[in-house]
Amino acid sequence: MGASVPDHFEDMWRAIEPLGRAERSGGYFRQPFASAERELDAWFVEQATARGLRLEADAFGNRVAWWDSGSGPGVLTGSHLDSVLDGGAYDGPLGVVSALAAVELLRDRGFRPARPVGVSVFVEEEGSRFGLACLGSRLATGALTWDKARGLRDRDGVRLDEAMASAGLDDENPQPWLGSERLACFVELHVEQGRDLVDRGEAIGVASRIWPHGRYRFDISGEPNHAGTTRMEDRRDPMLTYAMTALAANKQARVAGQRATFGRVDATPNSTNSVPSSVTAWMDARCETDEALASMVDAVVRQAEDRAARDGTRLTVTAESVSGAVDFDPSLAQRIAADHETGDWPILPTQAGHDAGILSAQGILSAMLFVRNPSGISHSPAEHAEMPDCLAGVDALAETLQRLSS
Ligand code: HGY
Ligand code: MN
Ligand code: MN
Repeated sequence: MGASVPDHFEDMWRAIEPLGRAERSGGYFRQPFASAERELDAWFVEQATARGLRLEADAFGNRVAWWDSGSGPGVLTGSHLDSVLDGGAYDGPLGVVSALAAVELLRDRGFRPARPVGVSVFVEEEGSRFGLACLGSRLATGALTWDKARGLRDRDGVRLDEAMASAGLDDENPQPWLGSERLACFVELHVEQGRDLVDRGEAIGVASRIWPHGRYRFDISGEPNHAGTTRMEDRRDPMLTYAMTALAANKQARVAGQRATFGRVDATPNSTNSVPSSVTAWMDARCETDEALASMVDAVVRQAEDRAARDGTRLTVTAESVSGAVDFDPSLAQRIAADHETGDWPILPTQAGHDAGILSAQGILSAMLFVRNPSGISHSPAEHAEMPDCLAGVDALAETLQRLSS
């Protein structure tokens, strides 16, 4: 992949497309500190180097490639390269590739920023391996301490600090480093995960806010027994408690116009002809306000507890990853959205979490650009954005970076 001269958007996109793609589904497995994601990390270093950008790497695996120009706090853009399990190609990488291409575009036009412009890659944004969303940006900004994070384990029991050490990241006491004193602002470009832009017939949008959202682990224990010889009335079946809870969550969310999903479940011993001894299931819940999130989760937990009492099972619920509501700075959003050839870009909310949300919550002026997703589908091999819209996104990001770094 040796890039001697900077690749343009399509070249970069073609170069990374095969990395981590599964033959069977066409989906992506780019989990942090595992092979495909490490190949992407190496690709990013190569592309930044080919552009003469100054590379910074922190102790957590995050990277920033700086276009050193002007002085003072920088304007940072970028996103993430990791994916959910069997995810799409665009969620994350579109923001990183577009950022590298936007910097190239500005340089080709002879623009000289009055302040440094950085392209960032944050690790483990999806929390798909260690369970906590936006892990890299939370650690970089100090939203999460290393002590709390280092012991997080993946599904094979590998600790975060072990996985990082295997990637050569073995600082004993890594410190947060990213704050508002270093950055004038952060702007993340991201494929839209929804249909708002396509329904409006728009290619580019700006984020107004991120819904609060969380991930909750339901541990349900019962009594392992024979699937045939055990009378129904004698069972303490955790699968029943789980099944009713999944239905309860779906109903709570539908009735309240919110979002709740059980997308991951582990049954032990996962034996076809046994009543399980335990079931662990994870709920992803998202609501318009922090209060609505708390009350919806409470309602689901209460119904799960009632059902556990009836089933004779035992339940514990653990909040594994919670992100409060993020309202992006409205004046920055309007400044970015206004006065374009096609008119003002729409400003819209999202239910998806992003590193921009973490930086914003930590006091760094932040904004997001969205690029049209024709189906709205995301976190799926079917996730897609048309190339003309991707290139419109590069233009939009270049224009935005120029506005913010002039
Ligand atoms: O899950 C999310 O909200 C984001 O796509 N990481
Ligand atoms: Mn995602
Ligand atoms: Mn993302």
